[in-house]
Amino acid sequence: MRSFRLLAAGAVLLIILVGFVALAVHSGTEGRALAIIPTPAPWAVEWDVDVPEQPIAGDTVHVGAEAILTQPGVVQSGPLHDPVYNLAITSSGPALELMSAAGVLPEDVSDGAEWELRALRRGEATVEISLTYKQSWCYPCDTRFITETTARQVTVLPLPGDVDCNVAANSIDAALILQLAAALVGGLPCQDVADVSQDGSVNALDATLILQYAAGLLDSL
Ligand SMILES: [Ca+2]
Ligand SMILES: [Ca+2]
Repeated sequence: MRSFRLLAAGAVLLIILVGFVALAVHSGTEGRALAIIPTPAPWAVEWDVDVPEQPIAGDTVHVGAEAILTQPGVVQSGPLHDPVYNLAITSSGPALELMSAAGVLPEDVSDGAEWELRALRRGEATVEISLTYKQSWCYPCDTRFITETTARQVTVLPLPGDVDCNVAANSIDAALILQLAAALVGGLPCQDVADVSQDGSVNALDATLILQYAAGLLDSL
């Protein structure tokens, strides 16, 4: 009986020992697995951006953008693993004003996004478009948001004939040009756009063309 008890105790100890060894091996394997899985690199972004480079003051400026994400062997133009994939736009500089809501679009923007801006006045502006997407991975499981940006320079040109710089060419500009031609005034705020006929002089012909444009007889100056 005594030898049986010793044998049983030995068997129990052996089972416990095997359990510890198995646990240690498992923990070690798991530990190595945790250590060898690196944080994935961000995806590469290929931009397709359509921005008018030289709009005229007063114009509505349409901006379109599409971003294609690529990983080796994979091309993803829609939502990633998680449906977070936003395109946003910002505009800096006083020449351009954003008209449509900036930023977040529906989950699937694989067809790209479009915005409207207004060219307020002559000058320089920068349009910046950003893409934000969510990246998830295991082990250890984690998530991060990555934002990529691209920028385009825009030069807003002055409106021809708009000699008082109010982003309209009308009878007031025509009158100012006639006053300048008659030497009643020494200069005009935006005199560099007075010569709409492009003949090298500012005179009644320019005033006439501006009046025709204001009356809708000409599409542009
Ligand atoms: Ca004007
Ligand atoms: Ca002229």
